[in-house]
Amino acid sequence: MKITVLSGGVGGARFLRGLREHVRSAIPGAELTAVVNTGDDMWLTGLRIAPDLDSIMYTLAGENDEARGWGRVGETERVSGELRAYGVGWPWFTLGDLDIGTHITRSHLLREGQPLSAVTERIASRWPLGVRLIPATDDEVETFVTVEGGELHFQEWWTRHRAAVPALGFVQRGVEASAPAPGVLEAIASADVVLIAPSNPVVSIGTILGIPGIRDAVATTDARVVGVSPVIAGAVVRGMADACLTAIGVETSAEAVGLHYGSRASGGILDAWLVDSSDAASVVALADAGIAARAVPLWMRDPATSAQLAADALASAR
Ligand code: GDP
Ligand code: FO1
Ligand code: CA
Repeated sequence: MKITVLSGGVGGARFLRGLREHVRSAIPGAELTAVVNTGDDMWLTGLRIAPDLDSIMYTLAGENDEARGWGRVGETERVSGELRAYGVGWPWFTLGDLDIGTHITRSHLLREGQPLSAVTERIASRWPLGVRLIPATDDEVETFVTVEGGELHFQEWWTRHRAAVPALGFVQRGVEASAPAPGVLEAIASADVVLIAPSNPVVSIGTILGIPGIRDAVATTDARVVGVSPVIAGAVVRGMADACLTAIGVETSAEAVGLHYGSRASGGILDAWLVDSSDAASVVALADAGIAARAVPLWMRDPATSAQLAADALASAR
């Protein structure tokens, strides 16, 4: 059985960890592929940073800082102290010493001329992740946030300003000339199930779908497409997806996000949508819109509840 997941960073990583756990016992031999957002990526002090790919890789490797939500467990920050002393890089964006090992390796292989997808495969092969990671595109398509007076890189808007500067919109720089990375369209077309992880609908899922060809691939695949809401009872579980949704005129609710993705019957991407038990009232409106919705517990508090959520998502694919 082939399962392909569209994923951002932290939320997607937890979901993928649960899916891997569930599949190990329930569907041995299933092939898991994650198509990962690269809109957060950037060059910083000569290093290529890929936050969502690294969040997923570290989480599946068991090397992630669970509390902080990004970076490595047991991290130190000696090198970043030196960078600050020299006045280079971003003082508000901390590169841990172990994390820098990943960025040096990625930058070295990119500079040798390897595409990001090949570099990702090489770096991820260090651990038995159990999930194939493919960047949405090998091209550099970075997300910028339009604010009063100009544009900020997504990472500056979030890590420096904590999304407190009102976003007027989001721009995927260079997206028109970009293409899905090798394997992405195939992973979507040949899947038995495509899962939309409970990721940021705008700057994680939206930016994956924005790469030419990917939205159509999801809309037309023979697979069942099931999404999981990142919004529970009108609030995001963590992060700034609410500010992103507001910026594009979508209400922060499980129902609004499901309708924003839209049913495949009406040109959208969803066959089914999972909302939290607290949002059960939205099931009828979603059904009226052609989206088969189910209300189940959506909090991923630990690997076991994450595995149950993954099982519920797959159950909605039948
Ligand atoms: P990012 O790239 O690091 O921001 O991570 P993602 O885009 O993959 O996911 C961010 C989203 O994950 C946020 O909007 C959260 O609401 C959502 N999220 C985090 N934990 C949970 C959870 O336990 N359950 C659900 N349903 N969503 C979650
Ligand atoms: N998030 C922060 O809030 N502050 C940081 O200093 C920070 C550094 C950082 C370094 C590498 C990396 O891969 C991710 C990092 N993040 C940091 C998280 C990053 O902003 C993610 O893109 C967000 O979690 C949203 O995706
Ligand atoms: Ca992200």
